[in-house]
Amino acid sequence: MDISILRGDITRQRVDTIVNAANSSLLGGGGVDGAIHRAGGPAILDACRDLRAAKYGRGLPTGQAVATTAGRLHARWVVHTVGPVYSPAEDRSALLASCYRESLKVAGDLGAASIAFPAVSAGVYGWPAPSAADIAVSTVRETATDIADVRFVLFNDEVYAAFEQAMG
Ligand code: AR6
Repeated sequence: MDISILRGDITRQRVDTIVNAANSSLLGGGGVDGAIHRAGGPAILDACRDLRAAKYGRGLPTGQAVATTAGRLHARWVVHTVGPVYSPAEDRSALLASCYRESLKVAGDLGAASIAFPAVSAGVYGWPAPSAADIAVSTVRETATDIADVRFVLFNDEVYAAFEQAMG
């Protein structure tokens, strides 16, 4: 498995799978979620609504992942995962690690050869960048997968620097 870090906008990636840092409603939001829905077009929201109706009426639980069409993105699938909101009082690291593991599993089961991750929970959900990066990199390294190309696509300098550090 080749793991790389890139600075930029994940919606511009040409990969089999783009991972979305969604919320449990699956109905879109700000940050990378908003960018993915804007760039991918309404087919993604339609597919999310179908998933809600069929299976996730109570929301997609934190730490889980689910795939939809990628709409107009240069990708085959978007995998939506719900990161934990950061809490200084409670260790939610296992849930953040689960986002990466479950996303790799969903994408691997679909036959993806490449996947691009944003820094899940490191924006609106408040996770400190160094810790978010350590969990992301170590979890991907420890997960058995047939996906050959794993990219972290980081949108700002602070988060990019944290991933650079975590990659060692
Ligand atoms: N490409 C790559 N990374 C991006 C992009 C982009 N186009 N845009 C933002 N980021 P966030 P969260 C980075 O807030 O913390 C949404 O409203 C951003 O700089 O998108 O998991 C959802 O609907 C940060 O480093 O996701 C949820 O309600 C990282 O992506 C909530 O936010 C994650 O920031 C999820 O919060």
